[in-house]
Amino acid sequence: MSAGGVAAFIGLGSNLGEPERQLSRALVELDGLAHSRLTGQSPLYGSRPVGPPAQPDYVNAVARLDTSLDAFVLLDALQAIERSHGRVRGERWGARTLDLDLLLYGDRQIDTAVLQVPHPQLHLRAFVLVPLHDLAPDLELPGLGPLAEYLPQSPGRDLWRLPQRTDG
Ligand code: A4P
Ligand code: MG
Repeated sequence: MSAGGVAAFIGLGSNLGEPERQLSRALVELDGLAHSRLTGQSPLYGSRPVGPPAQPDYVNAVARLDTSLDAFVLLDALQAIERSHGRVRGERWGARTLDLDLLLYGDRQIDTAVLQVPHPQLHLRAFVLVPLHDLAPDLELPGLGPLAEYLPQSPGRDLWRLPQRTDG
């Protein structure tokens, strides 16, 4: 990454349309964003849905992107990637082909109608906290404190590591 880049963390989630493929495509697309480079990706996790229960299990992961895009421009780019995966906005917290959440943008705190960073649910969700910790165990959450303090004691039943893909 060129000088002036910010470390942004992106949460990826999918529970429709071959979720693992949605995520691996999305990682390639994140790496392809202008003024940005993918510098880390967590293992893939399976997770039980948070929200309406009548939906398939999710696949979740977290990616680190070094970027010099402005946070709002990055959010637009994430939404464009979601749309290119056929994402149709429906029920809140309902099933989706691809969800990309801007979890963290350096040490910035942003609170506007269209963008809140850190993501407001970040510290409450095992499917975000655990893969984020895999990537950055010593992370400080702006306004919240050390990530490690929010890690669930026993994510077991609701979150599980998926076997690593070997077919690229
Ligand atoms: N928005 C504000 N801040 C952000 C941010 N930091 N990152 C706004 C991304 N978007 C942000 O999001 C609604 C609006 O949030 C956007 O237009 C943007 O301006 P959305 O993606 O259209 O709607 P949504 O995803 O249905 O709602 P929401 O509240 O973002 O849901 P979440 O938090 O994304 O949760 N269960 C499991 N196991 N795994 C999951 O991945 N995901 C969800 C969705 C629910 N349950 C899940 C999972
Ligand atoms: Mg979302």
